[in-house]
Amino acid sequence: MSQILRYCNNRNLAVNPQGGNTGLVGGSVPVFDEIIVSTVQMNSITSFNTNTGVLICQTGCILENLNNYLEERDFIMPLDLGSKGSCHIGGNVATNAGGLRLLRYGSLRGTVLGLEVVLADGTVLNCLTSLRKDNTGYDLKQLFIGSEGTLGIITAVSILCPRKPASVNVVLLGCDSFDKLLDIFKESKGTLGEILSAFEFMDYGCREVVREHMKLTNPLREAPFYILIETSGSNGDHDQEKLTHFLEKVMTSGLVTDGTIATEENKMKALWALRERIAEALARDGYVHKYDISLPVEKIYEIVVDMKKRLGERVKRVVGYGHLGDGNLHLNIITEVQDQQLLDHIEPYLYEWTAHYYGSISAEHGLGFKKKNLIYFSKPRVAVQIMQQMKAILDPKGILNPYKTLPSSNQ
Ligand code: 2HG
Ligand code: ZN
Repeated sequence: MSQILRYCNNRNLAVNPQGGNTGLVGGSVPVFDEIIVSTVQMNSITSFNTNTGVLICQTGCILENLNNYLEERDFIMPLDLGSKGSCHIGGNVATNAGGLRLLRYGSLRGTVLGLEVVLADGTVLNCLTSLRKDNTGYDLKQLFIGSEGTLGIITAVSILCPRKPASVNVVLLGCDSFDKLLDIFKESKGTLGEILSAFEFMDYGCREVVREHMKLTNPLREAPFYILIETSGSNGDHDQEKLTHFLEKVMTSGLVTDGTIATEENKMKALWALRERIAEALARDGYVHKYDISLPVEKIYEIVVDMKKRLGERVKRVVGYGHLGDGNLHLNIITEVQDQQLLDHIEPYLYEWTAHYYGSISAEHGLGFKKKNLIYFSKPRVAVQIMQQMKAILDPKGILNPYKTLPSSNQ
Protein backbone atom coordinates (compact mmCIF):
# COMPACT_ATOMS: atom_id res chain seq x y z
CA MET A 1 0.00 0.00 0.00
CA SER A 2 2.83 2.31 0.89
CA GLN A 3 4.51 1.73 -2.47
CA ILE A 4 1.29 2.20 -4.40
CA LEU A 5 0.55 5.51 -2.70
CA ARG A 6 4.12 6.77 -3.08
CA TYR A 7 3.95 5.97 -6.78
CA CYS A 8 0.57 7.64 -7.24
CA ASN A 9 1.51 10.69 -5.20
CA ASN A 10 4.70 11.25 -7.21
CA ARG A 11 2.73 11.09 -10.44
CA ASN A 12 -0.34 13.04 -9.24
CA LEU A 13 -2.61 10.06 -9.73
CA ALA A 14 -5.82 10.11 -7.72
CA VAL A 15 -6.84 6.98 -5.84
CA ASN A 16 -10.15 5.66 -4.57
CA PRO A 17 -9.76 3.28 -1.63
CA GLN A 18 -12.37 0.55 -1.78
CA GLY A 19 -13.35 -2.11 0.76
CA GLY A 20 -16.57 -4.12 0.45
CA ASN A 21 -18.16 -1.30 -1.57
CA THR A 22 -21.32 -1.37 0.52
CA GLY A 23 -21.40 2.35 1.34
CA LEU A 24 -24.59 4.29 0.70
CA VAL A 25 -23.26 7.73 -0.23
CA GLY A 26 -20.88 6.97 -3.08
CA GLY A 27 -17.70 7.19 -0.99
CA SER A 28 -16.27 3.95 -2.33
CA VAL A 29 -16.80 4.46 -6.05
CA PRO A 30 -14.64 6.58 -8.36
CA VAL A 31 -16.09 9.76 -9.81
CA PHE A 32 -13.77 10.50 -12.77
CA ASP A 33 -10.46 8.77 -13.39
CA GLU A 34 -9.34 7.71 -9.92
CA ILE A 35 -7.48 4.42 -9.58
CA ILE A 36 -9.40 1.99 -7.39
CA VAL A 37 -7.18 0.61 -4.63
CA SER A 38 -9.01 -2.42 -3.35
CA THR A 39 -8.24 -3.80 0.11
CA VAL A 40 -9.89 -7.14 -0.62
CA GLN A 41 -6.69 -9.18 -0.34
CA MET A 42 -5.57 -7.64 2.96
CA ASN A 43 -7.77 -10.01 4.90
CA SER A 44 -5.72 -11.76 7.56
CA ILE A 45 -6.19 -11.72 11.30
CA THR A 46 -2.96 -10.76 13.04
CA SER A 47 -3.76 -11.61 16.64
CA PHE A 48 -6.48 -12.01 19.22
CA ASN A 49 -5.91 -11.66 22.93
CA THR A 50 -8.44 -13.63 25.02
CA ASN A 51 -7.45 -11.78 28.20
CA THR A 52 -8.25 -8.34 26.87
CA GLY A 53 -10.59 -9.07 23.93
CA VAL A 54 -8.36 -7.05 21.59
CA LEU A 55 -8.43 -8.17 17.98
CA ILE A 56 -5.82 -6.95 15.52
CA CYS A 57 -6.53 -7.55 11.85
CA GLN A 58 -5.94 -6.26 8.38
CA THR A 59 -8.29 -3.80 6.79
CA GLY A 60 -9.96 -6.11 4.25
CA CYS A 61 -11.38 -8.64 6.74
CA ILE A 62 -15.11 -9.10 6.21
CA LEU A 63 -17.10 -8.13 9.29
CA GLU A 64 -19.05 -11.39 9.44
CA ASN A 65 -15.87 -13.48 9.14
CA LEU A 66 -14.38 -11.58 12.06
CA ASN A 67 -17.51 -12.13 14.09
CA ASN A 68 -17.51 -15.87 13.31
CA TYR A 69 -13.81 -16.11 14.26
CA LEU A 70 -14.55 -14.37 17.56
CA GLU A 71 -17.67 -16.39 18.33
CA GLU A 72 -15.58 -19.55 18.21
CA ARG A 73 -13.52 -17.95 20.99
CA ASP A 74 -16.56 -16.74 22.97
CA PHE A 75 -16.31 -13.10 21.88
CA ILE A 76 -18.17 -10.93 19.33
CA MET A 77 -17.45 -7.82 17.25
CA PRO A 78 -18.70 -4.63 18.90
CA LEU A 79 -20.55 -3.69 15.71
CA ASP A 80 -23.14 -5.40 13.56
CA LEU A 81 -24.50 -4.18 10.23
CA GLY A 82 -27.02 -5.52 7.72
CA SER A 83 -24.16 -5.66 5.18
CA LYS A 84 -21.91 -7.75 7.46
CA GLY A 85 -21.52 -10.47 4.82
CA SER A 86 -19.55 -8.23 2.48
CA CYS A 87 -18.43 -5.01 4.24
CA HIS A 88 -14.79 -4.72 5.36
CA ILE A 89 -13.64 -3.65 8.80
CA GLY A 90 -11.40 -0.96 7.24
CA GLY A 91 -14.40 0.49 5.40
CA ASN A 92 -16.47 0.32 8.58
CA VAL A 93 -13.84 2.33 10.43
CA ALA A 94 -13.30 4.78 7.55
CA THR A 95 -17.07 5.41 7.55
CA ASN A 96 -17.44 5.26 11.33
CA ALA A 97 -20.33 2.90 10.66
CA GLY A 98 -22.94 2.68 13.44
CA GLY A 99 -25.36 -0.19 13.00
CA LEU A 100 -27.35 -2.40 15.30
CA ARG A 101 -25.18 -2.76 18.40
CA LEU A 102 -24.10 0.85 18.90
CA LEU A 103 -26.66 1.33 21.66
CA ARG A 104 -24.85 -1.28 23.76
CA TYR A 105 -21.18 -1.17 22.78
CA GLY A 106 -20.81 2.43 21.66
CA SER A 107 -19.33 3.83 18.45
CA LEU A 108 -16.08 2.85 16.75
CA ARG A 109 -14.61 6.03 18.19
CA GLY A 110 -14.56 4.19 21.49
CA THR A 111 -13.95 0.58 20.49
CA VAL A 112 -11.16 1.13 17.96
CA LEU A 113 -7.97 1.22 20.04
CA GLY A 114 -5.44 1.64 17.28
CA LEU A 115 -4.96 2.00 13.55
CA GLU A 116 -2.23 1.58 11.00
CA VAL A 117 -2.70 4.06 8.18
CA VAL A 118 -0.79 4.74 4.99
CA LEU A 119 -0.63 8.46 4.25
CA ALA A 120 -0.90 10.01 0.81
CA ASP A 121 2.88 10.11 0.23
CA GLY A 122 3.32 6.47 1.29
CA THR A 123 4.41 7.17 4.86
CA VAL A 124 3.20 4.46 7.24
CA LEU A 125 1.62 5.86 10.39
CA ASN A 126 1.72 3.10 12.96
CA CYS A 127 -0.72 3.83 15.79
CA LEU A 128 -1.75 0.21 16.09
CA THR A 129 -1.71 0.03 19.87
CA SER A 130 -4.00 -2.06 22.05
CA LEU A 131 -4.14 0.28 25.01
CA ARG A 132 -7.39 1.34 26.66
CA LYS A 133 -5.71 4.41 28.05
CA ASP A 134 -3.12 6.56 26.31
CA ASN A 135 -3.05 10.32 26.75
CA THR A 136 0.24 11.04 25.04
CA GLY A 137 -0.57 13.89 22.69
CA TYR A 138 -3.36 14.12 20.14
CA ASP A 139 -5.33 10.97 19.39
CA LEU A 140 -4.49 10.80 15.68
CA LYS A 141 -6.48 7.65 14.96
CA GLN A 142 -9.67 9.62 15.53
CA LEU A 143 -8.85 11.71 12.46
CA PHE A 144 -9.06 8.66 10.23
CA ILE A 145 -12.18 7.19 11.82
CA GLY A 146 -15.00 8.58 9.69
CA SER A 147 -12.67 10.35 7.22
CA GLU A 148 -13.91 8.17 4.33
CA GLY A 149 -10.46 7.55 2.90
CA THR A 150 -9.72 11.23 2.33
CA LEU A 151 -6.82 11.56 4.80
CA GLY A 152 -5.11 8.18 4.55
CA ILE A 153 -5.83 4.54 3.82
CA ILE A 154 -6.43 2.35 6.87
CA THR A 155 -4.43 -0.86 6.54
CA ALA A 156 -4.88 -2.47 9.98
CA VAL A 157 -7.23 -2.11 12.93
CA SER A 158 -6.97 -2.92 16.62
CA ILE A 159 -10.41 -3.22 18.15
CA LEU A 160 -11.85 -4.03 21.56
CA CYS A 161 -14.34 -6.90 21.42
CA PRO A 162 -16.92 -7.77 24.05
CA ARG A 163 -17.57 -11.29 25.38
CA LYS A 164 -20.21 -13.28 23.56
CA PRO A 165 -23.36 -12.91 25.65
CA ALA A 166 -24.46 -16.22 27.19
CA SER A 167 -28.10 -15.28 26.91
CA VAL A 168 -29.79 -13.39 24.06
CA ASN A 169 -33.49 -12.65 23.64
CA VAL A 170 -35.31 -10.87 20.85
CA VAL A 171 -38.73 -9.32 21.27
CA LEU A 172 -40.95 -7.88 18.57
CA LEU A 173 -43.70 -5.55 19.75
CA GLY A 174 -46.50 -3.73 17.97
CA CYS A 175 -47.65 -0.31 19.11
CA ASP A 176 -50.18 2.19 17.87
CA SER A 177 -48.49 5.57 18.22
CA PHE A 178 -45.02 7.07 18.19
CA ASP A 179 -45.61 8.64 21.61
CA LYS A 180 -46.26 5.19 23.03
CA LEU A 181 -43.16 3.92 21.28
CA LEU A 182 -41.13 6.56 23.13
CA ASP A 183 -42.71 5.50 26.42
CA ILE A 184 -41.73 1.90 25.70
CA PHE A 185 -38.18 3.07 25.00
CA LYS A 186 -38.03 4.90 28.31
CA GLU A 187 -39.43 1.87 30.09
CA SER A 188 -36.90 -0.44 28.43
CA LYS A 189 -33.99 1.73 29.52
CA GLY A 190 -35.24 1.74 33.07
CA THR A 191 -36.35 -1.89 33.41
CA LEU A 192 -33.92 -3.73 31.16
CA GLY A 193 -30.99 -1.45 31.97
CA GLU A 194 -27.62 -2.88 31.05
CA ILE A 195 -28.97 -5.93 29.18
CA LEU A 196 -30.66 -3.81 26.49
CA SER A 197 -28.53 -4.33 23.36
CA ALA A 198 -30.76 -3.02 20.55
CA PHE A 199 -33.87 -0.90 20.26
CA GLU A 200 -34.89 -0.69 16.61
CA PHE A 201 -38.14 0.60 15.18
CA MET A 202 -39.97 0.39 11.86
CA ASP A 203 -43.28 1.73 10.65
CA TYR A 204 -46.10 -0.07 8.87
CA GLY A 205 -44.68 0.69 5.39
CA CYS A 206 -41.57 -1.35 6.27
CA ARG A 207 -43.75 -4.34 7.10
CA GLU A 208 -45.37 -4.01 3.68
CA VAL A 209 -42.11 -3.88 1.69
CA VAL A 210 -40.46 -6.83 3.39
CA ARG A 211 -43.62 -8.87 2.81
CA GLU A 212 -43.95 -7.82 -0.83
CA HIS A 213 -40.32 -8.08 -1.90
CA MET A 214 -38.66 -10.45 0.61
CA LYS A 215 -41.70 -12.65 1.29
CA LEU A 216 -41.14 -12.27 5.01
CA THR A 217 -44.20 -12.32 7.21
CA ASN A 218 -44.49 -10.34 10.37
CA PRO A 219 -46.07 -12.59 13.02
CA LEU A 220 -47.84 -9.70 14.77
CA ARG A 221 -51.20 -8.08 14.08
CA GLU A 222 -51.10 -4.98 11.88
CA ALA A 223 -49.92 -1.90 13.77
CA PRO A 224 -48.56 1.52 12.82
CA PHE A 225 -45.21 0.77 14.51
CA TYR A 226 -43.09 -2.21 15.39
CA ILE A 227 -40.23 -2.35 17.84
CA LEU A 228 -37.45 -4.88 17.87
CA ILE A 229 -35.74 -5.15 21.24
CA GLU A 230 -32.70 -7.33 21.85
CA THR A 231 -31.30 -8.16 25.26
CA SER A 232 -27.84 -9.65 25.82
CA GLY A 233 -26.52 -10.73 29.15
CA SER A 234 -24.39 -13.23 30.98
CA ASN A 235 -27.11 -14.93 33.04
CA GLY A 236 -30.24 -16.33 31.38
CA ASP A 237 -32.41 -16.41 34.53
CA HIS A 238 -31.54 -12.87 35.44
CA ASP A 239 -32.30 -11.62 31.90
CA GLN A 240 -35.56 -13.57 31.75
CA GLU A 241 -36.71 -12.07 35.02
CA LYS A 242 -36.01 -8.55 33.80
CA LEU A 243 -37.62 -9.17 30.45
CA THR A 244 -40.77 -10.65 31.98
CA HIS A 245 -41.06 -7.67 34.29
CA PHE A 246 -40.63 -5.30 31.35
CA LEU A 247 -43.19 -7.12 29.17
CA GLU A 248 -45.72 -7.20 31.99
CA LYS A 249 -45.36 -3.46 32.44
CA VAL A 250 -45.75 -2.52 28.77
CA MET A 251 -48.58 -4.99 28.18
CA THR A 252 -50.66 -4.06 31.19
CA SER A 253 -50.25 -0.33 30.68
CA GLY A 254 -51.63 -0.58 27.15
CA LEU A 255 -48.45 0.66 25.48
CA VAL A 256 -48.15 -2.45 23.38
CA THR A 257 -50.81 -3.93 21.09
CA ASP A 258 -49.18 -7.28 20.41
CA GLY A 259 -45.85 -9.02 20.93
CA THR A 260 -43.71 -12.09 20.43
CA ILE A 261 -40.50 -13.25 22.04
CA ALA A 262 -37.71 -15.42 20.62
CA THR A 263 -34.88 -17.14 22.45
CA GLU A 264 -34.10 -19.78 19.88
CA GLU A 265 -31.46 -18.88 17.26
CA ASN A 266 -33.59 -19.37 14.12
CA LYS A 267 -36.58 -17.54 15.47
CA MET A 268 -34.37 -14.65 16.60
CA LYS A 269 -32.83 -14.49 13.12
CA ALA A 270 -36.30 -14.48 11.55
CA LEU A 271 -37.35 -11.51 13.70
CA TRP A 272 -34.11 -9.67 12.97
CA ALA A 273 -34.63 -10.24 9.22
CA LEU A 274 -37.84 -8.19 9.38
CA ARG A 275 -35.70 -5.24 10.37
CA GLU A 276 -32.35 -5.95 8.71
CA ARG A 277 -33.76 -6.59 5.26
CA ILE A 278 -35.80 -3.40 4.94
CA ALA A 279 -33.12 -1.60 2.90
CA GLU A 280 -32.88 -4.53 0.48
CA ALA A 281 -36.66 -4.66 0.12
CA LEU A 282 -36.85 -0.93 -0.54
CA ALA A 283 -34.23 -1.21 -3.27
CA ARG A 284 -36.65 -3.54 -5.09
CA ASP A 285 -39.59 -1.24 -4.59
CA GLY A 286 -38.62 1.57 -6.96
CA TYR A 287 -36.34 4.59 -7.11
CA VAL A 288 -35.18 5.22 -3.52
CA HIS A 289 -34.28 8.57 -1.96
CA LYS A 290 -32.32 7.71 1.16
CA TYR A 291 -31.95 9.90 4.21
CA ASP A 292 -30.00 9.04 7.32
CA ILE A 293 -30.56 11.66 9.96
CA SER A 294 -30.09 11.94 13.69
CA LEU A 295 -32.27 14.13 15.84
CA PRO A 296 -33.42 14.43 19.43
CA VAL A 297 -35.32 11.14 19.76
CA GLU A 298 -38.76 12.68 20.35
CA LYS A 299 -38.50 14.47 16.98
CA ILE A 300 -37.48 11.61 14.74
CA TYR A 301 -40.88 10.53 13.43
CA GLU A 302 -42.32 14.02 13.01
CA ILE A 303 -40.41 14.48 9.76
CA VAL A 304 -41.80 11.22 8.33
CA VAL A 305 -45.37 12.36 8.99
CA ASP A 306 -44.52 15.79 7.60
CA MET A 307 -43.00 14.32 4.44
CA LYS A 308 -45.97 12.04 3.85
CA LYS A 309 -48.23 15.07 3.96
CA ARG A 310 -45.92 17.22 1.86
CA LEU A 311 -45.40 14.69 -0.93
CA GLY A 312 -48.82 13.00 -0.91
CA GLU A 313 -49.73 11.11 -4.06
CA ARG A 314 -46.56 12.15 -5.86
CA VAL A 315 -44.63 9.31 -4.25
CA LYS A 316 -45.12 5.57 -4.03
CA ARG A 317 -44.08 5.27 -0.39
CA VAL A 318 -42.53 7.16 2.51
CA VAL A 319 -41.16 4.94 5.26
CA GLY A 320 -39.35 5.56 8.52
CA TYR A 321 -37.27 3.09 10.49
CA GLY A 322 -33.95 2.91 12.25
CA HIS A 323 -31.93 2.88 15.40
CA LEU A 324 -34.34 4.62 17.74
CA GLY A 325 -32.09 4.03 20.72
CA ASP A 326 -29.45 6.19 19.00
CA GLY A 327 -31.86 8.87 17.74
CA ASN A 328 -31.13 7.75 14.17
CA LEU A 329 -33.90 7.74 11.57
CA HIS A 330 -33.67 6.14 8.14
CA LEU A 331 -36.22 8.02 6.07
CA ASN A 332 -36.69 6.44 2.65
CA ILE A 333 -38.89 7.94 -0.06
CA ILE A 334 -39.77 5.74 -3.00
CA THR A 335 -40.94 6.84 -6.42
CA GLU A 336 -41.56 4.88 -9.61
CA VAL A 337 -38.88 6.81 -11.50
CA GLN A 338 -36.26 9.48 -10.85
CA ASP A 339 -38.01 12.87 -10.71
CA GLN A 340 -36.04 16.11 -10.31
CA GLN A 341 -39.08 18.22 -9.46
CA LEU A 342 -39.97 15.92 -6.63
CA LEU A 343 -36.39 15.97 -5.37
CA ASP A 344 -36.55 19.78 -5.28
CA HIS A 345 -39.63 19.40 -3.14
CA ILE A 346 -37.73 17.22 -0.64
CA GLU A 347 -34.38 19.01 -0.57
CA PRO A 348 -33.24 21.33 0.89
CA TYR A 349 -36.48 21.40 2.93
CA LEU A 350 -35.59 18.18 4.78
CA TYR A 351 -32.05 19.33 5.54
CA GLU A 352 -33.24 22.74 6.75
CA TRP A 353 -35.74 20.99 9.02
CA THR A 354 -32.98 18.75 10.40
CA ALA A 355 -30.63 21.69 10.98
CA HIS A 356 -33.40 23.64 12.68
CA TYR A 357 -33.64 20.94 15.34
CA TYR A 358 -29.83 20.67 15.61
CA GLY A 359 -29.79 17.26 13.96
CA SER A 360 -27.19 15.71 11.71
CA ILE A 361 -27.89 15.22 7.99
CA SER A 362 -25.71 12.11 8.06
CA ALA A 363 -25.93 10.07 11.23
CA GLU A 364 -23.97 6.97 10.25
CA HIS A 365 -23.60 6.65 6.46
CA GLY A 366 -21.10 9.49 5.93
CA LEU A 367 -21.05 12.22 3.27
CA GLY A 368 -19.14 10.49 0.46
CA PHE A 369 -19.76 11.98 -2.96
CA LYS A 370 -23.50 12.42 -2.74
CA LYS A 371 -23.78 14.43 0.44
CA LYS A 372 -20.48 16.31 0.70
CA ASN A 373 -21.99 19.68 -0.20
CA LEU A 374 -24.54 19.35 2.58
CA ILE A 375 -21.92 19.50 5.32
CA TYR A 376 -22.84 23.08 6.26
CA PHE A 377 -26.28 21.96 7.43
CA SER A 378 -24.54 20.19 10.29
CA LYS A 379 -21.17 21.90 10.73
CA PRO A 380 -20.16 25.55 11.07
CA ARG A 381 -17.91 27.17 8.44
CA VAL A 382 -15.00 27.36 10.86
CA ALA A 383 -15.15 23.61 11.44
CA VAL A 384 -15.17 22.90 7.69
CA GLN A 385 -12.22 25.26 7.20
CA ILE A 386 -10.21 23.38 9.80
CA MET A 387 -11.10 20.11 8.07
CA GLN A 388 -9.87 21.56 4.76
CA GLN A 389 -6.62 22.64 6.40
CA MET A 390 -6.11 19.16 7.81
CA LYS A 391 -6.75 17.67 4.38
CA ALA A 392 -4.14 20.06 2.90
CA ILE A 393 -1.53 19.01 5.48
CA LEU A 394 -2.07 15.26 5.13
CA ASP A 395 -2.77 15.11 1.42
CA PRO A 396 -1.29 18.26 -0.16
CA LYS A 397 -1.74 17.01 -3.72
CA GLY A 398 -5.32 15.93 -3.09
CA ILE A 399 -4.88 12.40 -4.43
CA LEU A 400 -6.86 10.58 -1.71
CA ASN A 401 -10.51 9.97 -2.53
CA PRO A 402 -10.93 13.39 -4.12
CA TYR A 403 -14.46 14.84 -4.59
CA LYS A 404 -15.59 13.14 -1.38
CA THR A 405 -16.56 14.25 2.16
CA LEU A 406 -15.45 17.89 1.97
CA PRO A 407 -17.51 20.39 -0.04
CA SER A 408 -16.47 21.59 -3.48
CA SER A 409 -14.54 24.85 -3.22
CA ASN A 410 -17.37 26.87 -4.83
CA GLN A 411 -19.84 25.92 -2.08
C1 2HG B 1 -29.81 0.10 8.17
O1 2HG B 1 -29.84 0.47 9.34
C2 2HG B 1 -28.81 0.69 7.24
O2 2HG B 1 -30.58 -0.80 7.75
C3 2HG B 1 -29.40 1.11 5.90
O3 2HG B 1 -28.15 1.76 7.82
C4 2HG B 1 -30.41 2.19 6.00
O4 2HG B 1 -30.77 1.98 3.66
C5 2HG B 1 -31.00 2.64 4.66
O5 2HG B 1 -31.71 3.68 4.63
ZN1 ZN C 1 -28.68 2.05 9.90
